[in-house]
Amino acid sequence: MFRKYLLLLIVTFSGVSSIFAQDQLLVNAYNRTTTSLNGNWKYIIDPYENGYYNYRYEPFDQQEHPWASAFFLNSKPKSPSDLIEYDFDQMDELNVPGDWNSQKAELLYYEGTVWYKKSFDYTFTKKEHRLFLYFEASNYKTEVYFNGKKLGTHIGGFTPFNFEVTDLVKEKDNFVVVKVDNKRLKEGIPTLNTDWWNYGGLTRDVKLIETGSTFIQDYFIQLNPENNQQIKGYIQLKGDDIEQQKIQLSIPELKINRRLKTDEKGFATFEIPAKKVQYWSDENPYLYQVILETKEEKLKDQIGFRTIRTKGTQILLNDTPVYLRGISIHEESPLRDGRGYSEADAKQLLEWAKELGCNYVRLAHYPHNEHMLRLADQMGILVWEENPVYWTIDWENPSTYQNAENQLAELIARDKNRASVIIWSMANETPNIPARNNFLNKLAQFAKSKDATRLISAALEQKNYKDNPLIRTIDDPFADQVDILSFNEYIGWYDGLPDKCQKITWKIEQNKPVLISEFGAGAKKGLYGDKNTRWTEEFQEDLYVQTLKMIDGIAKIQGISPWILVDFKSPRRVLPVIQDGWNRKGLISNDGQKKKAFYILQDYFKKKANSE
Ligand code: GCB
Repeated sequence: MFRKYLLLLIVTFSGVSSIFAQDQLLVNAYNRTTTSLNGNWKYIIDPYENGYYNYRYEPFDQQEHPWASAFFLNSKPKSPSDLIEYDFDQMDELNVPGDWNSQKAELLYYEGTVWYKKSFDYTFTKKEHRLFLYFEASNYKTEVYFNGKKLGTHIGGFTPFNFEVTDLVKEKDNFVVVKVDNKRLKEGIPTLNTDWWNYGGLTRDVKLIETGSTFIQDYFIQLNPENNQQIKGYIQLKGDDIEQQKIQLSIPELKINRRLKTDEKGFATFEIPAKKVQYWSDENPYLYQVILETKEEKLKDQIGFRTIRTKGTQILLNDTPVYLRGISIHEESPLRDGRGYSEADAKQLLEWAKELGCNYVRLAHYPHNEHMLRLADQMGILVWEENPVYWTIDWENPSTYQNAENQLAELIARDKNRASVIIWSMANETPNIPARNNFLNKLAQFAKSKDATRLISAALEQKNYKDNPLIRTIDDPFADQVDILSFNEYIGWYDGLPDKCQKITWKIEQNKPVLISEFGAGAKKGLYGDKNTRWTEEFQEDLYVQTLKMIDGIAKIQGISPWILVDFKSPRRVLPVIQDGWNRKGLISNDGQKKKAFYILQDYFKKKANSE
């Protein structure tokens, strides 16, 4: 213990604070022994990062004797003569989880640093246990401090991370200070330019996770994609005593009870025959109770087993062709303003998708919270998950690539046991240039190396075939790397009027399943008029009618995810009265009212489902 403490001190004061590494992520945070740190946190708005840098612009947390003005110290005057120019305890509070923009009017457009502080007491359930501070997400760059010591840094706004606090935690008066900075960056993932609100803050759950002194850090338990009568995977232990450890893997309903032994790295692999599996599908979302037991821990999960692969132009779920009746979704709460984070938020969004007739959702344009995936598993909704590589990022920058890869690694680490997830999407509407091609090829290779049980895709763009504006094609070298060819198209909205759909023919030459990952039109709920008047419900309705008719003529199409389920906030959308800061392409308005086009798509999906 003392040795670890010393190491931490060295790391903290040598100026090299650690960046969170995804191989430290505790998977299945949902079923562990946890203490929630949700609730009210004190906060300080710090646009000049005055609590982080001294007047020479040197970070306080890299100095041996940081000045008491450093916010991470949570300093208090010890005598009346002490000069300390901040006091968390006298500040206002923000709710965690939750973005700051939707909680305080003064923070609506804010992009910069906010400091959070929470104090708490803690008693271990067992003395020799370990403790981790876990963040489900924090947007965008996060510096974490615990009882005045730096734990590390995390970059990326939508994936989980954790730091160990075993040797720092006390029974009384612990304090966590977190610096969250949501400044957009050219070299960031995403970059400066997006079409969604840049919600900042501790946007998802924060908790303490208590583990054994040796603990299950990670596991991957899925059907072998090469053999659907076999469950295959690995378990990774970390901690004090990882070598030659016994792990019991049981799936009682399948009468699986396998004793595994770890190697010198705490790693155990397995291949277990599983003959009578009820396969998970959209129609029968069957989940098995899976139990992992070590001498110190018992960890449960609910896992579905299925295969997903492509054959020619078909997508096969458990070797049966499946058509993806989908919709795109942003992670915004339909119940309050702001980022969605709760199970109730996720439930409302997915129930609407079900009501629409969906068996599939595209979670755009970044990883959504874990509730979405857990519920999709239970409700039988297939899922596309997406890395926030969006539009034109800094393709040539090696640290940008590393950042994209880290975020994808964290997403795969979190969700690789969710049967509902069938597609990892690398990117959205990226330009066809050599630097981007190298970037995405590398990313796709990485994703495949991490997870062979899912399909790779990306939302690509369509273009004119041989300069003929009435024939469209997908001409993009990245199309060769994907398992599913997906593209966005806005014929009838950014490209002519809806009746143009009937003039277009398609020449898609790749022998792959094709998804239309986006199409759509903006409409203000309650604005009625003729079908050629923009922003009316009739215009949007007609666009759906025309597009669906066009799509029926494209043989390779195996699914669609129109843009989008609900209106969402975007600073790009400034047209008064109509937009007022909202992208209006939702089939449902931001106050939960269905527009006419909702029923067109519902009807289409009903017919599709019946014809399958
Ligand atoms: C797109 C983008 C999406 C936008 C949408 C729009 O192609 O992928 O993020 O929000 O168009 O509404 O313009």
